[in-house]
Amino acid sequence: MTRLDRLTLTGLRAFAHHGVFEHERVNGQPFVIDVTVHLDLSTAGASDDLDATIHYGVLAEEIVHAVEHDPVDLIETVAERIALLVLGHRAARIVDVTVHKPEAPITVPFGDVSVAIQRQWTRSVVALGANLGDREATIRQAVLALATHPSIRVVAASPIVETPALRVEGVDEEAPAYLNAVVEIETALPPRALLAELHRIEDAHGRTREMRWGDRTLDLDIVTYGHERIADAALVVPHPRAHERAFVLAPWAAMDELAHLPGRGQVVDLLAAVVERTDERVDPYPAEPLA
Ligand code: A4P
Ligand code: MG
Repeated sequence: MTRLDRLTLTGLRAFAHHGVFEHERVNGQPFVIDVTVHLDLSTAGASDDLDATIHYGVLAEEIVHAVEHDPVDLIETVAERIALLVLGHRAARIVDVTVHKPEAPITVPFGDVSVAIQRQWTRSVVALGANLGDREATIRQAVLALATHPSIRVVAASPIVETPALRVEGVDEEAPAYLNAVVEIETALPPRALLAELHRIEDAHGRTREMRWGDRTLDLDIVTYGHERIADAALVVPHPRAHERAFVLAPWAAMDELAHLPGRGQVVDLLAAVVERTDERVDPYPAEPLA
Protein backbone atom coordinates (compact mmCIF):
# COMPACT_ATOMS: atom_id res chain seq x y z
CA MET A 1 0.00 0.00 0.00
CA THR A 2 1.34 3.43 -0.90
CA ARG A 3 1.64 6.07 1.80
CA LEU A 4 -1.67 7.56 2.84
CA ASP A 5 -2.11 11.22 3.63
CA ARG A 6 -5.35 12.91 4.64
CA LEU A 7 -7.71 15.56 3.30
CA THR A 8 -10.29 16.67 5.87
CA LEU A 9 -13.53 18.63 5.69
CA THR A 10 -15.20 19.35 9.01
CA GLY A 11 -18.49 20.94 9.96
CA LEU A 12 -20.14 20.80 6.53
CA ARG A 13 -23.70 21.99 7.00
CA ALA A 14 -26.75 20.67 5.17
CA PHE A 15 -30.49 21.00 5.69
CA ALA A 16 -32.37 17.77 4.99
CA HIS A 17 -35.43 15.66 5.76
CA HIS A 18 -33.95 12.38 7.05
CA GLY A 19 -35.57 10.66 10.02
CA VAL A 20 -38.13 8.07 11.07
CA PHE A 21 -40.70 10.62 12.34
CA GLU A 22 -43.27 12.28 10.10
CA HIS A 23 -42.37 15.76 11.40
CA GLU A 24 -38.71 15.19 10.49
CA ARG A 25 -39.72 14.32 6.93
CA VAL A 26 -41.99 17.39 6.71
CA ASN A 27 -39.99 20.09 8.50
CA GLY A 28 -36.38 19.00 7.97
CA GLN A 29 -33.45 19.85 10.22
CA PRO A 30 -29.71 20.59 10.08
CA PHE A 31 -27.13 17.85 9.55
CA VAL A 32 -23.40 18.37 10.03
CA ILE A 33 -20.83 16.26 8.20
CA ASP A 34 -17.14 15.56 8.82
CA VAL A 35 -15.15 13.72 6.18
CA THR A 36 -11.54 12.58 6.18
CA VAL A 37 -10.25 11.17 2.89
CA HIS A 38 -7.12 9.02 3.04
CA LEU A 39 -5.15 9.32 -0.18
CA ASP A 40 -1.64 9.78 -1.50
CA LEU A 41 -1.00 13.54 -1.77
CA SER A 42 2.70 13.33 -2.68
CA THR A 43 2.16 13.69 -6.43
CA ALA A 44 -0.08 16.73 -5.97
CA GLY A 45 2.43 18.23 -3.51
CA ALA A 46 5.30 17.76 -5.94
CA SER A 47 3.49 18.80 -9.13
CA ASP A 48 1.07 21.44 -7.82
CA ASP A 49 -1.52 19.70 -10.02
CA LEU A 50 -5.15 19.83 -8.85
CA ASP A 51 -5.96 16.71 -10.89
CA ALA A 52 -3.63 14.67 -8.66
CA THR A 53 -5.76 15.34 -5.60
CA ILE A 54 -9.46 15.92 -4.89
CA HIS A 55 -10.92 19.42 -5.28
CA TYR A 56 -12.22 20.06 -1.76
CA GLY A 57 -14.67 22.72 -2.92
CA VAL A 58 -16.28 20.39 -5.43
CA LEU A 59 -16.28 17.54 -2.91
CA ALA A 60 -18.00 19.70 -0.30
CA GLU A 61 -20.74 20.66 -2.76
CA GLU A 62 -21.23 17.03 -3.83
CA ILE A 63 -21.57 15.90 -0.23
CA VAL A 64 -24.10 18.58 0.68
CA HIS A 65 -26.08 17.82 -2.47
CA ALA A 66 -26.12 14.09 -1.63
CA VAL A 67 -27.27 14.82 1.92
CA GLU A 68 -30.02 17.23 0.87
CA HIS A 69 -31.70 14.84 -1.60
CA ASP A 70 -33.64 11.56 -1.26
CA PRO A 71 -34.69 11.50 2.41
CA VAL A 72 -34.10 8.23 4.31
CA ASP A 73 -34.80 7.06 7.84
CA LEU A 74 -31.27 6.63 9.19
CA ILE A 75 -28.14 8.75 9.42
CA GLU A 76 -26.31 5.42 8.92
CA THR A 77 -27.76 5.33 5.40
CA VAL A 78 -26.71 8.94 4.81
CA ALA A 79 -23.16 8.12 5.98
CA GLU A 80 -23.00 5.10 3.62
CA ARG A 81 -24.15 7.29 0.73
CA ILE A 82 -21.47 9.89 1.45
CA ALA A 83 -18.75 7.23 1.74
CA LEU A 84 -19.59 5.79 -1.69
CA LEU A 85 -19.63 9.26 -3.21
CA VAL A 86 -16.22 10.17 -1.78
CA LEU A 87 -14.68 6.80 -2.77
CA GLY A 88 -15.92 7.47 -6.30
CA HIS A 89 -13.05 9.96 -6.59
CA ARG A 90 -10.16 8.07 -8.15
CA ALA A 91 -7.54 9.22 -5.63
CA ALA A 92 -9.55 8.27 -2.52
CA ARG A 93 -8.51 4.98 -0.85
CA ILE A 94 -10.19 5.16 2.56
CA VAL A 95 -12.81 7.53 3.91
CA ASP A 96 -14.01 8.35 7.42
CA VAL A 97 -17.50 9.87 7.51
CA THR A 98 -19.27 11.30 10.54
CA VAL A 99 -22.87 12.44 10.27
CA HIS A 100 -24.13 14.60 13.14
CA LYS A 101 -27.78 15.32 13.80
CA PRO A 102 -27.59 18.04 16.45
CA GLU A 103 -31.35 18.69 16.60
CA ALA A 104 -32.44 15.04 16.54
CA PRO A 105 -35.75 14.30 18.33
CA ILE A 106 -34.29 13.15 21.64
CA THR A 107 -36.45 13.78 24.69
CA VAL A 108 -33.64 14.53 27.15
CA PRO A 109 -31.10 17.38 26.99
CA PHE A 110 -28.13 16.41 24.77
CA GLY A 111 -25.16 17.98 23.03
CA ASP A 112 -24.98 16.05 19.77
CA VAL A 113 -25.66 12.66 18.23
CA SER A 114 -23.63 11.21 15.38
CA VAL A 115 -22.57 8.05 13.56
CA ALA A 116 -19.05 7.52 12.24
CA ILE A 117 -18.09 4.95 9.60
CA GLN A 118 -14.93 4.02 7.73
CA ARG A 119 -15.08 2.56 4.23
CA GLN A 120 -12.34 1.71 1.78
CA TRP A 121 -11.58 0.22 -1.61
CA THR A 122 -11.10 -3.49 -0.98
CA ARG A 123 -9.77 -6.26 -3.24
CA SER A 124 -12.16 -9.10 -3.81
CA VAL A 125 -12.24 -12.19 -6.02
CA VAL A 126 -15.56 -13.02 -7.66
CA ALA A 127 -16.25 -16.36 -9.38
CA LEU A 128 -18.53 -16.58 -12.42
CA GLY A 129 -20.31 -19.67 -13.73
CA ALA A 130 -22.94 -20.33 -16.42
CA ASN A 131 -24.28 -23.53 -17.97
CA LEU A 132 -27.51 -22.38 -19.65
CA GLY A 133 -28.14 -19.99 -22.54
CA ASP A 134 -25.35 -18.14 -24.36
CA ARG A 135 -22.81 -18.83 -21.64
CA GLU A 136 -19.93 -16.77 -23.02
CA ALA A 137 -22.09 -13.72 -23.76
CA THR A 138 -23.59 -13.88 -20.28
CA ILE A 139 -20.20 -14.06 -18.60
CA ARG A 140 -18.91 -11.16 -20.70
CA GLN A 141 -21.98 -9.06 -19.85
CA ALA A 142 -21.55 -9.84 -16.15
CA VAL A 143 -17.91 -8.70 -16.22
CA LEU A 144 -19.00 -5.55 -18.06
CA ALA A 145 -21.72 -4.91 -15.47
CA LEU A 146 -19.08 -5.16 -12.74
CA ALA A 147 -16.58 -2.98 -14.61
CA THR A 148 -19.09 -0.22 -15.25
CA HIS A 149 -20.47 -0.13 -11.70
CA PRO A 150 -19.40 3.17 -10.06
CA SER A 151 -18.23 1.38 -6.90
CA ILE A 152 -16.44 -1.54 -8.60
CA ARG A 153 -13.26 -1.72 -10.69
CA VAL A 154 -12.16 -4.89 -12.47
CA VAL A 155 -8.42 -5.28 -11.82
CA ALA A 156 -7.81 -8.64 -13.54
CA ALA A 157 -9.76 -11.40 -15.25
CA SER A 158 -8.96 -15.07 -15.75
CA PRO A 159 -9.29 -16.99 -18.99
CA ILE A 160 -12.68 -18.64 -19.48
CA VAL A 161 -12.61 -22.41 -18.88
CA GLU A 162 -15.13 -25.17 -19.60
CA THR A 163 -15.99 -27.62 -16.83
CA PRO A 164 -18.43 -30.53 -16.42
CA ALA A 165 -21.35 -29.75 -14.09
CA LEU A 166 -20.69 -30.62 -10.49
CA ARG A 167 -23.92 -31.77 -8.84
CA VAL A 168 -24.56 -32.59 -5.23
CA GLU A 169 -24.11 -36.27 -6.26
CA GLY A 170 -20.85 -35.58 -8.11
CA VAL A 171 -19.69 -34.72 -11.63
CA ASP A 172 -22.56 -35.07 -14.13
CA GLU A 173 -21.33 -35.45 -17.71
CA GLU A 174 -24.95 -35.51 -18.97
CA ALA A 175 -25.77 -32.02 -17.67
CA PRO A 176 -24.89 -28.96 -19.78
CA ALA A 177 -21.23 -28.06 -19.20
CA TYR A 178 -20.28 -24.83 -17.45
CA LEU A 179 -18.16 -21.93 -18.49
CA ASN A 180 -16.32 -20.63 -15.43
CA ALA A 181 -14.03 -17.67 -14.80
CA VAL A 182 -12.89 -15.47 -11.93
CA VAL A 183 -12.23 -11.76 -11.74
CA GLU A 184 -10.29 -9.72 -9.25
CA ILE A 185 -12.08 -6.51 -8.41
CA GLU A 186 -11.64 -3.54 -6.15
CA THR A 187 -14.84 -2.37 -4.57
CA ALA A 188 -16.03 0.42 -2.33
CA LEU A 189 -19.11 -1.64 -1.44
CA PRO A 190 -19.25 -3.42 1.93
CA PRO A 191 -19.51 -7.23 1.53
CA ARG A 192 -23.30 -7.54 1.85
CA ALA A 193 -23.87 -4.67 -0.57
CA LEU A 194 -21.50 -6.38 -3.01
CA LEU A 195 -23.51 -9.61 -2.68
CA ALA A 196 -26.74 -7.69 -3.33
CA GLU A 197 -25.17 -6.21 -6.46
CA LEU A 198 -24.09 -9.69 -7.65
CA HIS A 199 -27.65 -10.95 -7.10
CA ARG A 200 -28.97 -8.00 -9.10
CA ILE A 201 -26.67 -8.89 -12.01
CA GLU A 202 -27.66 -12.59 -11.75
CA ASP A 203 -31.36 -11.64 -11.80
CA ALA A 204 -30.83 -9.40 -14.83
CA HIS A 205 -29.62 -12.53 -16.65
CA GLY A 206 -32.68 -14.59 -15.83
CA ARG A 207 -31.20 -16.52 -12.91
CA THR A 208 -33.72 -18.80 -11.22
CA ARG A 209 -33.17 -20.93 -8.13
CA GLU A 210 -35.06 -24.25 -8.27
CA MET A 211 -32.49 -26.66 -6.92
CA ARG A 212 -29.19 -26.47 -5.11
CA TRP A 213 -26.28 -26.70 -7.57
CA GLY A 214 -28.88 -26.84 -10.34
CA ASP A 215 -28.37 -25.53 -13.88
CA ARG A 216 -28.16 -21.73 -14.08
CA THR A 217 -27.78 -18.92 -16.58
CA LEU A 218 -25.40 -17.11 -14.23
CA ASP A 219 -23.88 -17.65 -10.79
CA LEU A 220 -21.73 -14.99 -9.15
CA ASP A 221 -20.00 -15.88 -5.89
CA ILE A 222 -17.78 -13.85 -3.60
CA VAL A 223 -14.67 -15.99 -3.16
CA THR A 224 -12.69 -13.51 -1.03
CA TYR A 225 -13.24 -10.01 0.33
CA GLY A 226 -9.91 -8.55 1.47
CA HIS A 227 -8.71 -10.72 4.34
CA GLU A 228 -12.14 -10.70 5.95
CA ARG A 229 -13.77 -13.77 7.45
CA ILE A 230 -17.56 -13.57 7.41
CA ALA A 231 -20.04 -16.27 8.42
CA ASP A 232 -23.70 -15.30 8.70
CA ALA A 233 -26.93 -16.65 7.28
CA ALA A 234 -26.61 -14.80 3.97
CA LEU A 235 -22.87 -14.66 3.39
CA VAL A 236 -19.85 -16.86 4.06
CA VAL A 237 -16.43 -15.48 3.04
CA PRO A 238 -14.04 -16.86 1.97
CA HIS A 239 -16.47 -18.97 -0.04
CA PRO A 240 -16.77 -22.23 1.93
CA ARG A 241 -16.27 -24.49 -1.09
CA ALA A 242 -13.78 -22.50 -3.20
CA HIS A 243 -10.76 -24.38 -1.86
CA GLU A 244 -12.05 -27.71 -3.16
CA ARG A 245 -13.27 -26.70 -6.61
CA ALA A 246 -11.15 -26.98 -9.70
CA PHE A 247 -13.60 -24.72 -11.60
CA VAL A 248 -12.67 -21.83 -9.26
CA LEU A 249 -9.04 -22.64 -8.49
CA ALA A 250 -7.86 -23.34 -12.07
CA PRO A 251 -8.96 -20.02 -13.61
CA TRP A 252 -7.83 -18.20 -10.45
CA ALA A 253 -4.33 -19.70 -10.64
CA ALA A 254 -4.17 -18.86 -14.34
CA MET A 255 -5.03 -15.23 -13.53
CA ASP A 256 -2.65 -14.95 -10.58
CA GLU A 257 -0.12 -17.71 -9.93
CA LEU A 258 0.73 -16.21 -6.51
CA ALA A 259 -2.90 -16.01 -5.35
CA HIS A 260 -3.65 -17.01 -1.77
CA LEU A 261 -6.97 -18.16 -0.32
CA PRO A 262 -7.17 -16.85 3.26
CA GLY A 263 -7.22 -19.68 5.80
CA ARG A 264 -6.53 -22.33 3.14
CA GLY A 265 -3.20 -21.64 1.42
CA GLN A 266 -1.74 -21.00 -2.02
CA VAL A 267 -4.24 -21.44 -4.84
CA VAL A 268 -1.78 -23.45 -6.99
CA ASP A 269 -1.28 -25.92 -4.11
CA LEU A 270 -5.02 -26.23 -3.48
CA LEU A 271 -5.55 -26.85 -7.20
CA ALA A 272 -2.88 -29.56 -7.30
CA ALA A 273 -4.60 -31.29 -4.36
CA VAL A 274 -8.02 -31.16 -6.07
CA VAL A 275 -6.64 -32.52 -9.34
CA GLU A 276 -5.01 -35.36 -7.40
CA ARG A 277 -8.20 -36.19 -5.50
CA THR A 278 -11.07 -35.78 -7.98
CA ASP A 279 -12.08 -36.35 -11.60
CA GLU A 280 -13.13 -32.69 -12.07
CA ARG A 281 -11.88 -31.63 -15.50
CA VAL A 282 -11.04 -28.08 -16.48
CA ASP A 283 -10.72 -27.56 -20.22
CA PRO A 284 -9.43 -24.47 -21.97
CA TYR A 285 -12.15 -22.56 -23.82
CA PRO A 286 -11.15 -20.51 -26.85
CA ALA A 287 -12.32 -16.94 -26.24
CA GLU A 288 -11.06 -13.37 -26.34
CA PRO A 289 -9.73 -12.16 -22.95
CA LEU A 290 -12.46 -10.97 -20.57
CA ALA A 291 -10.75 -7.72 -19.58
N1 A4P B 1 -23.99 -17.13 -0.04
C1 A4P B 1 -23.29 -17.37 1.09
N2 A4P B 1 -22.00 -17.06 0.91
C2 A4P B 1 -21.88 -16.63 -0.39
C3 A4P B 1 -20.78 -16.16 -1.15
N3 A4P B 1 -19.53 -16.11 -0.63
N4 A4P B 1 -21.00 -15.77 -2.44
C4 A4P B 1 -25.43 -17.37 -0.13
C5 A4P B 1 -22.25 -15.84 -2.96
N5 A4P B 1 -23.36 -16.27 -2.27
C6 A4P B 1 -23.15 -16.67 -0.99
O1 A4P B 1 -26.54 -19.20 -3.48
C7 A4P B 1 -27.27 -19.52 -2.32
C8 A4P B 1 -27.02 -18.48 -1.25
O2 A4P B 1 -25.67 -18.55 -0.86
C9 A4P B 1 -27.19 -17.04 -1.69
O3 A4P B 1 -28.48 -16.56 -1.53
C10 A4P B 1 -26.21 -16.27 -0.80
O4 A4P B 1 -26.90 -15.54 0.21
P1 A4P B 1 -27.20 -19.35 -4.89
O5 A4P B 1 -26.29 -18.72 -5.88
O6 A4P B 1 -28.62 -18.90 -4.84
O7 A4P B 1 -27.29 -20.93 -5.04
P2 A4P B 1 -26.19 -21.94 -5.43
O8 A4P B 1 -25.10 -21.25 -6.18
O9 A4P B 1 -26.84 -23.14 -6.09
O10 A4P B 1 -25.70 -22.41 -4.02
P3 A4P B 1 -24.27 -22.62 -3.53
O11 A4P B 1 -24.34 -23.65 -2.47
O12 A4P B 1 -23.59 -21.34 -3.23
O13 A4P B 1 -23.59 -23.27 -4.81
P4 A4P B 1 -22.13 -23.14 -5.20
O14 A4P B 1 -21.29 -23.75 -4.13
O15 A4P B 1 -21.82 -21.79 -5.70
O16 A4P B 1 -22.09 -24.16 -6.41
N6 A4P B 1 -20.27 -26.95 -11.49
C11 A4P B 1 -19.43 -26.35 -12.34
N7 A4P B 1 -18.74 -27.05 -13.24
N8 A4P B 1 -19.27 -24.99 -12.31
C12 A4P B 1 -19.94 -24.22 -11.42
O17 A4P B 1 -19.76 -22.99 -11.43
N9 A4P B 1 -21.49 -24.13 -9.55
C13 A4P B 1 -22.25 -24.70 -8.64
C14 A4P B 1 -22.84 -23.89 -7.56
C15 A4P B 1 -22.46 -26.17 -8.67
N10 A4P B 1 -21.75 -26.84 -9.70
C16 A4P B 1 -20.95 -26.22 -10.56
C17 A4P B 1 -20.81 -24.83 -10.49
MG1 MG C 1 -23.95 -18.90 -5.96
